[in-house]
Amino acid sequence: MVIPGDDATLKQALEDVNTPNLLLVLATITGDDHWLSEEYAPAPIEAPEGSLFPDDSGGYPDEQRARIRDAAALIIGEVRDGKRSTGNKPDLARFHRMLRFSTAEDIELETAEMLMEETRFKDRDTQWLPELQSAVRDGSAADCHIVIVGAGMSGLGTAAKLKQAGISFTILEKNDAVGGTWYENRYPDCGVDTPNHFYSYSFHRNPAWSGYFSKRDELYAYFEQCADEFGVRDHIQLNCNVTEMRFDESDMSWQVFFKDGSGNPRTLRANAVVSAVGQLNRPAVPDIPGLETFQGRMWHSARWQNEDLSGKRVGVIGTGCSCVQLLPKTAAEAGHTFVFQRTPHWVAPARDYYKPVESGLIWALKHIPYYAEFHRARMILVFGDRSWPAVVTDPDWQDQSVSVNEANHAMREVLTEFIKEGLGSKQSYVPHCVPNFPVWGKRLIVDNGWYETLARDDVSLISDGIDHITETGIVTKDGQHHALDILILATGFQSNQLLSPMSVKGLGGQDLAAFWGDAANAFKGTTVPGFPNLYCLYGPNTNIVHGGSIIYQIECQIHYVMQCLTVIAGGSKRALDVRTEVNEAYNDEVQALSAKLAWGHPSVESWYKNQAGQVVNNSPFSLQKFWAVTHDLDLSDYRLLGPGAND
Ligand code: N01
Repeated sequence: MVIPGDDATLKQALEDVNTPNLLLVLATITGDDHWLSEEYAPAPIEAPEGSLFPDDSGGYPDEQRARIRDAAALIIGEVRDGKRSTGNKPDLARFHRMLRFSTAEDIELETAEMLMEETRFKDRDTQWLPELQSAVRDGSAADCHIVIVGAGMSGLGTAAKLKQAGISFTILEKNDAVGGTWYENRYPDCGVDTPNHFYSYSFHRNPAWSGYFSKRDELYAYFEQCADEFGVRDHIQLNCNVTEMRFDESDMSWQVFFKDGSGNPRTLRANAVVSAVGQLNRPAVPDIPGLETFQGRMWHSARWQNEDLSGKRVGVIGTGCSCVQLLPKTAAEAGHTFVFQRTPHWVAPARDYYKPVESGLIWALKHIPYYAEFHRARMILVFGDRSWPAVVTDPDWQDQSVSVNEANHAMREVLTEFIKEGLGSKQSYVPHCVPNFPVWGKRLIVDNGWYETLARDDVSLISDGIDHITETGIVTKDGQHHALDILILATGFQSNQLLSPMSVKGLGGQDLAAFWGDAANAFKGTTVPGFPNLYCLYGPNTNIVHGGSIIYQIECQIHYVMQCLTVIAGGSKRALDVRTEVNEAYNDEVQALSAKLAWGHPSVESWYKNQAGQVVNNSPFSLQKFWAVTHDLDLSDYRLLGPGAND
């Protein structure tokens, strides 16, 4: 790493960095544990009220902070000037000690192991890469071809790894661009709810995020850039809609049927198929009587139309995350906005949601040795599993009707106060805005001015329930007609029928949709018995509610899939079929755990659940646990089909 600039630039950057992290940098460069001694012990991390960002500055007196920075300027300056080496990256034991020191928390060793990989202090790819590369080198993988369906974050991430290994692959993407959800969603203020220094590939960090919570255009640009920098552009076929996949037992391969950009039917043969289609890409159009008769302009939030809203009467159906994000800007532009709410959601205060990344931090992420690694680790610790204890039901908790444990209830009270405060003069809305399900029953929505917007004079919250839609507006159950020029459907996605509408036929022609019904399930959220060599990324029970980045989950799955591919890439027409009893035992555990979590609570009705109330979409695990669950392939979980079959 070449460190540019002069002392003044370095000192300026150090103003913006996190002091406990800076101490870890110093300890790593110098190898001197004095920087991790009691003298520098930071104060515990605290969450100031109303802030998404905990105060993790270390709480040092100004004078001590200045001394640490001066020392850092000197030491890093010496590295820059070639007078000192960058030292050695920490091994697990030292990294573990560093994390415990810098957070003043009792971090588990397994968490440190996970973070070694997330920071790439340890390269987890060594678990599968040498084997695949040697199969490529000796020619045994020459006939192996993988088809990836979808060029969003899962597809691009998989493609990066296949490219690295030298395995042949094709990505079929239905859209005319990569990026998936970040390409499709363009509604006003669309963005992430997890800081991007965490919400990005571990193997492709971006030091230049402009905000902690980036907006759609920047995210889309990141995935576009990934497609180029991973060198996978030539493998992507855009405008290709996969309609059917059939497993061919004669040579243990998949036939993938799709329509190309001209609508012509085409077929590809693949040794394995990676479904990277996501869970949230098919807009759900509500089944409300009269919807089709509406004569004004109407669109779904995920199919945004840039129309002039000024002076218009705009209706929005739905109050989930998409609506919360799009409402402030929509209401600011429209003449009057009517929000039709069926169920209120919990919304978390986020004073610093629009905080730009400090220029010094961007510089440090680019140029200070190890800073980006320690920054990512800290972001994951702070925005990952911190809420987990508050989502697990305490069987002894008294008030099980609206909360699952004491911490969960305390959060309920904080958020209820936040609602009252935000609604200002419209206190009559309060009873309509307090959900009757536990906090984290649904993913907490990060506030971008939701209650303040509902409190505007030109915004009306309508909670009476929709009876029907007319040519000119919406009639609510109380008989009132609300005249509208524009109707926005922020009504979510068809999420329970995973992989739909593709027809997927496995062993013996078995149909995946029929096999699943409305209770999709998979081993580790990834493999399905009877559908060998089919890998579902962001598959059943992998979505996260309590916090964290879905890219993290997907990377865990990709790591697992790449290990599976070491078995089948050797060109000998082999297939891995997860054992039925293994999958059933896994999913019995998934359901038993889910029932004890906030989102499994009987009061929660959501897109996570099927008709029977089973949680289909969400992971029942903390991020840490999902990492452990997916980390190592155990071949005894699978039947090996083809040459060398073991069953
Ligand atoms: O969709 P949703 P979304 N009549 O399903 C209502 C991710 N995401 O697009 O709650 C009346 O959450 C429905 O009511 P109810 C995130 O994972 C992330 O907002 O079912 N109302 C609900 O209010 C999120 O979970 C980000 O009673 C009807 C709303 O429509 C997921 O996408 C940003 C109705 C749908 O809410 C989906 O979010 C955006 C009907 N017939 C999205 N049908 C970030 O990262 C549905 N509704 C920040």
